[in-house]
Amino acid sequence: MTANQEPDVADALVVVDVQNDFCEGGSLAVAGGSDVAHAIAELLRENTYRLVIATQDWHVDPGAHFSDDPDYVDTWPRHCTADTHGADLHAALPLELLATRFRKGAHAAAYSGFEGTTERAGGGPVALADSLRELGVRSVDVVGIATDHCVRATALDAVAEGFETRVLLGLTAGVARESTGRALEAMRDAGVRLEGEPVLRD
Ligand code: VGL
Repeated sequence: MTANQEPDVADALVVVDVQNDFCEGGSLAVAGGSDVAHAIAELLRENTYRLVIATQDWHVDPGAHFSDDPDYVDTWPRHCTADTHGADLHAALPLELLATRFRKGAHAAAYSGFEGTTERAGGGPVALADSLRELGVRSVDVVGIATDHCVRATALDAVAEGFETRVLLGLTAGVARESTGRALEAMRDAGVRLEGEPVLRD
């Protein structure tokens, strides 16, 4: 496959953790999560990307990542338990337009989508970076939830793995204003291109 020739369209879109528990009504709801799900769905229908993949937080027993007294920084209420409605992708997302889902965090916290794996058609797990490279992807756009946690970690890993990386801020939602500000700075410093403006809701 050849790289995309249009300078302003990335080869792949990485949709980070747009799951019920991170949207309004979920156990770890991020303000604006549902709006982001609907806006990403519109982008998918424009069909600009050669490849769209989604990541999912997929917890079985992630140890201290879950807490009954969470600090919302390192510890969190129970969320995205494997095979529950809370871990499902938001219903607005057109699943038929998603090539693959990469799941992470079964037995420990995993913020970056690059910690995620999927099953190969022939059996055995494949990691996100290897899968993207095998498909000839060199540039990625990152969108999803949460800007200050999983989007941040995914974008930083994307750059570290050698992908040209953009975050489309209008299609992200953050847990808190201050940590979102720090995340934008960290991503910019690492060489992530930030497009658009974050939608600040708190
Ligand atoms: C996330 C907090 C805890 C995320 C996951 O997807 O950004 N945030 N677990």
